[in-house]
Amino acid sequence: MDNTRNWLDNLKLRVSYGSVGNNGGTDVGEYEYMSTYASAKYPLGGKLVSGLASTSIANSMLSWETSKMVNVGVDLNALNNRLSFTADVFHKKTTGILFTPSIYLTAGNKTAPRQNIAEMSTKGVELTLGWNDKAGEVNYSVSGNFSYTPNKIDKYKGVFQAGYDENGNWKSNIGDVASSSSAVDPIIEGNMKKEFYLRSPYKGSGKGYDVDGVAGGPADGMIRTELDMAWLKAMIAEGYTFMPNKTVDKSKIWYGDYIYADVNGDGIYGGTDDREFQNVSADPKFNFGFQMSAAWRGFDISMNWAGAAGFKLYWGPTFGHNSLAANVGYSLGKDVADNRYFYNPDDPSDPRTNINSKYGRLVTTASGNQNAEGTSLYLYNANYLKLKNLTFGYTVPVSVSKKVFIENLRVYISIENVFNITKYPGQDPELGATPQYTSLRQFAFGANISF
Ligand SMILES: [Ca+2]
Repeated sequence: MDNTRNWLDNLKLRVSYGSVGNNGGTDVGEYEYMSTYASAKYPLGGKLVSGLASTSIANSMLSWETSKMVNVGVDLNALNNRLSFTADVFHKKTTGILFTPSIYLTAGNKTAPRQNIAEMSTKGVELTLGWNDKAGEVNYSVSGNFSYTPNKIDKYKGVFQAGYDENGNWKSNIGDVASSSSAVDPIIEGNMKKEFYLRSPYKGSGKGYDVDGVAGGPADGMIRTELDMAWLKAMIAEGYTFMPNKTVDKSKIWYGDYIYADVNGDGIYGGTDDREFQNVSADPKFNFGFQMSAAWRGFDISMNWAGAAGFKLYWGPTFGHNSLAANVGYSLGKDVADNRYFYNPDDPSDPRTNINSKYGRLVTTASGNQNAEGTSLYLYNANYLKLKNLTFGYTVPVSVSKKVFIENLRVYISIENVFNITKYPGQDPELGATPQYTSLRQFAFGANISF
């Protein structure tokens, strides 16, 4: 390695393997491995009396989940320590993840024990690259980090299967293999963790029923024109079903409502079997950051950027500022108020008419209306890049500060959450679709003084 001595300062290859127990966020309860008693009613002499009964089935094999991780990494410093680089490739496999399986009704009042059944793997790459140097009188450093960490559920309740049987009946085992058969992001074996599983809006030719038959109808799925409505009525008359509200009526499916695609082709539009995996979850696949600092004479500046990509958020219309519900005492999102659908077939010249709106019509209740259905309409790209911190400082020259007996005097202004570059229309994609608090922009003025 003699010939690298003039440019290479450090080169290290790391290989590690570890296995750790992990409570997975849901601790194993103190007596969970035992069959415990709870109060229950017994019939005795023709009357119900209180007593005790064994109400839970025990799993004496219960344990924490286990994570095994293999990591291979390289650390490198070169060019007089001005360049630093680290790279890591890892494969983490978590086994024995706890979950409560469904139980047969013949088990009576007993609850199923949790079992160490699910397995999940995360493969990832993490890179950091840094450079620090001096240019004239300016000392500066820049560094960036990047990670790619996709995950996959390797084992859960079995393989999801759906399709037509030999008699032409649609069969699906989603109720048996998914963590929830109605969730917008169920856990299912073979998929990424909590991959979105949603209906999609119907996409028609926009040319109406007479021209195209089944393929006609609204181009983007929303009943906007009288032609769209004529198509819908003709389809219903032909025997097709439009979920969830089925019939044409102002309180059911009306102008300004979406209808949903019939993916499995059974003639039921927007049924539970018409949901599709969206190949994306609310966990970012990519995370990245960028740090920079510079100092010139007494002045210094630093900034810290962070971002994430490769994820979407389900910002449903029932709990966000995109809600179409106009209720007394509740606010209505400005975007919705300004760009909502309006059409009155009895008075097409009403000045409020807006058939090319972005949002559907206003409704009186947030749930149960045709547009409140869980669909990909409410799946938003959540990629973001934030300037999380920006700091300016000034250090008063020692010759000046010494006069007031101060060794070192630095004054600074620091701003947190400076700005966020994102297309996500909700509050803050870093905090998820339903944040419990909001991210504040804070300005801090301060002084570091040492005597
Ligand atoms: Ca269908």
